[in-house]
Amino acid sequence: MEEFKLTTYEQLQEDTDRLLETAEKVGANTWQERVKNQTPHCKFGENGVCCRICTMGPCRITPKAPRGICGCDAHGIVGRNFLRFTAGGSATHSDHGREICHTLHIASPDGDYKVKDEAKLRRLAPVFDIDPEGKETYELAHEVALAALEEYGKPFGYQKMTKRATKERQETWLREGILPRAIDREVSTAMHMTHMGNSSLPEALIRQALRNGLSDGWGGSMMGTELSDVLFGTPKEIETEADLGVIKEDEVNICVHGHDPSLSEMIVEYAENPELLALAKEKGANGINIVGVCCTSNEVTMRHGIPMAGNFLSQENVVLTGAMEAIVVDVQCIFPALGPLSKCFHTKFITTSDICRMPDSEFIHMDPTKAGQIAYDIVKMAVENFANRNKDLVYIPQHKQKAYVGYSCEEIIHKLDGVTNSQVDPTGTYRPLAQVVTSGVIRGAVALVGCNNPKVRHDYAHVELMKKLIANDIILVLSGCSAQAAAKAGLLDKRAKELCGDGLKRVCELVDIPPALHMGSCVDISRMMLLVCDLANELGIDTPQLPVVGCAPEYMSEKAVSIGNYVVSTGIDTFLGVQPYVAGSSECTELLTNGIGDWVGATYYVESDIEKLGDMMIERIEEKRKALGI
Ligand code: BF8
Ligand code: SF4
Repeated sequence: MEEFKLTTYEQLQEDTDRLLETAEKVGANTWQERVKNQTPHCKFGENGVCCRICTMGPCRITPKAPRGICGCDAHGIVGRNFLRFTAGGSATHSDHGREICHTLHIASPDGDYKVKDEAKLRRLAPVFDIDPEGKETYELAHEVALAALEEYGKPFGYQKMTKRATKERQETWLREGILPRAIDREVSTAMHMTHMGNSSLPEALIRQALRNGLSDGWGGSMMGTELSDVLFGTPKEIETEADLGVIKEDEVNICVHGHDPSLSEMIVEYAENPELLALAKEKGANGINIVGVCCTSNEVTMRHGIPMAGNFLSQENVVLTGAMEAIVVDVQCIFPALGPLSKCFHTKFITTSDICRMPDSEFIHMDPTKAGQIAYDIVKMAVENFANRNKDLVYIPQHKQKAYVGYSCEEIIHKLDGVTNSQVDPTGTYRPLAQVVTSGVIRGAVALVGCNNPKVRHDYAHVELMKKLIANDIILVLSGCSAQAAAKAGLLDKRAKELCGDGLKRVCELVDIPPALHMGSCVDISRMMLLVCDLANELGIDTPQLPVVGCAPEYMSEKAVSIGNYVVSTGIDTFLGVQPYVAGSSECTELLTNGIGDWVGATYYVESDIEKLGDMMIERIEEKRKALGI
């Protein structure tokens, strides 16, 4: 067996540098260049003190001009901007979830979309107050899908999924006035509150930001995750690979990118279509190779072991290899730069959603009722494009790492059940996990999530924190681009246990897992919320007492802020490595880093020094252990 070694930043940098040479050769514009053009960033924007929500402005707060024309001060402006930022993220995740509900609603035994996990469907039905007893699978699926869709606009009541949280959480949310109502309503309320002449009170704005986040995490995102499992199967442990080396020189390469798995599921299926494989052969290719970027990648890697070519800041690199026949995108986190960049190569940049239209792309509308045919057409287009590849421009960096992925809550429980010790509960619970945490074999857990951001060296913060935490016997649960950073580095290889402290290493050996568990895409952070609540229930405590924290060291998106708000509201302290746009208001900063602790039992911590950020998390975990007397 090959010796196990992490891929270093230097190696990743060399790969990128080599690809940037290609960019220069073809006259392509890259994010590295655009970052230079945009730096330094606008200070008003960075501090959150620019307001442009009415045409009396834009107003910018300075010592000389402490109020906007309407009289709003920095605290009101920052609070409003923070809430709008959250609403953007919450709407985005939740709309993705809504699409999944619609897809389930058209599922049929002889259609493109089927129910792959019927047992999960039956388990979920009661959450929507539906009795599954005696119902035919698709009748039940459609009933659940409709009930889920109603969560978006129902006139009364709260999000049904919140009943899955600990009793204390539900009481906390009700007491604090942040128990989320209809999903769309929370976004609308956020927009209404932040219209000119409405709320300028930080406390009210931040409370709504938490509620809007909760409608995402315990509403739209959670339904996106759970119903995706029903449709496409609940992830199980599966082996795959990550980094640009998964792109194959002798095959037709198709990259799926974005977030909604509906189309990519079909593309993965049609890449094995005998007719298309024969066509590929005819065109001189040895096969059809699907790779992924961002969360669409996470979705298909978790369920099919499709390799991950990279994460958010790798998306241009994928095209720069010159070996990509098509990059097929659905929604979110897609650089508009991919249009002009693809034009420098033979690559077809295919947009597929009305939500994500871009110049210089070929638009193929994804109609879920014709998904199979659309996927067939797209794969065929890519195959036919193979002959147009300019061999002189092809350079595929060879680095890649083995990775184990697919750790849904169900799979984690299943793996724990496999531990042959007498304490195993045959019905499947987190008891063995609770036991290793209380005994101190594992000190705690960190949920490392979120994006890349050029303000941080690509993947550096993710990977450095991971190495430090596992060496300190802290197990990691990962999602989004953080999980892909880990995969590329080699931290999802089971042999990464060698980098752990003795306790965690023993657990990894016993349970046969890597020390960092890939739990999926960003909507799948809802899986982590269920995990922490079930773990807290197992221990007879509430979530804020758990030795568990969350961390997004390189985040950039509105979605990440919405996530932060529901993670904190779920009682998990959240550590950020990039400054949110709130520094211009001492009141908002105070609330987010301290005040909300009185409401929900957890707060934000912000620190851009990665070494310190890691120390702070370890310290917090040890404080929680001490408070529990473990
Ligand atoms: O939803 S981690 S860059 S890909 S926003 Fe985007 Fe951020 Fe990546 Fe997934 Ni999540
Ligand atoms: Fe300026 Fe007030 Fe209008 Fe904002 S709402 S742009 S602070 S006048």
